[in-house]
Amino acid sequence: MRILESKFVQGFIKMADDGFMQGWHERNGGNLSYRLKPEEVESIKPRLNSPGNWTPIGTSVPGLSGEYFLVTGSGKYFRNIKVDPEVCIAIIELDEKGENYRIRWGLVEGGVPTSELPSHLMNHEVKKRVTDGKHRVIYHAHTTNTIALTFVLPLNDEVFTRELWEMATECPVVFPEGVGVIGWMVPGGRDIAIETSKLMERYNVAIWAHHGMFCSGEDFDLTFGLMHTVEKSAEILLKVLSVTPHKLQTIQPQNFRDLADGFRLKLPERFLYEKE
Ligand code: 2HA
Ligand code: ZN
Repeated sequence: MRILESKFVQGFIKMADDGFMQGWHERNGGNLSYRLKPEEVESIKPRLNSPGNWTPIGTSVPGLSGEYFLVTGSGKYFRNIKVDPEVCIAIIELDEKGENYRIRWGLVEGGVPTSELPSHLMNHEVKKRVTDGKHRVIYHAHTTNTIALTFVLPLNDEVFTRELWEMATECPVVFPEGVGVIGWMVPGGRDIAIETSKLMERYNVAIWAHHGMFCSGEDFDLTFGLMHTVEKSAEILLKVLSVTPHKLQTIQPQNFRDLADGFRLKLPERFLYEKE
């Protein structure tokens, strides 16, 4: 199977382009990673490059030992992924300790995996464990409206979740477990990766203040759809806040409880607090 023609590579490229078209990937902003299925690894193995040197990941992810990932390249532009994928993306293999990676395909003009590799892999490690291996996609984007909200809402999970839920009835259905928020941190390293992966224990969405969003999901559609839903809700909230600081009416806590009954959801009560 030609690597570029395989379904998971095509899905990855489409998702990256969809994100670019949304305006979430200025310059080299954002990054995407996908954990390959064993049968996908088998189908492309004859076409992988002979292994080069191992490089430290910068953190340790023993739960992902020996796994293969398709990832965006550091400094590469999402707008170029569709045009020249082999230059912009790579397949990497992890070692048996989950401490080093080596490139097995892609980045044909040189380069290294995304600068957020520690966050991607630590999130994958948590999600592989808590979803019994179902989640395979981690996506980071510079979602304009969600970033704007981190300047005007308190940076806590309860307020962000509740305000986003109120903006569209589908939101609690799409992210019933809520969203997590972390205050500003230096990107690209192990510390922010640790904080993000802690949030991924209970959420599928982590918002980085004044920076962007991380989403986790089973496949490209679900993960892109999750980011899209959160970001659209943030856009509605900003529009409302631009008109008035006080909503005249909204979805009330009891409405959410009724929705939970109707849709057989568990909506944690900590998000359904009474407001002044
Ligand atoms: O430029 O988005 O967080 C890539 C990034 C870093
Ligand atoms: Zn970023």
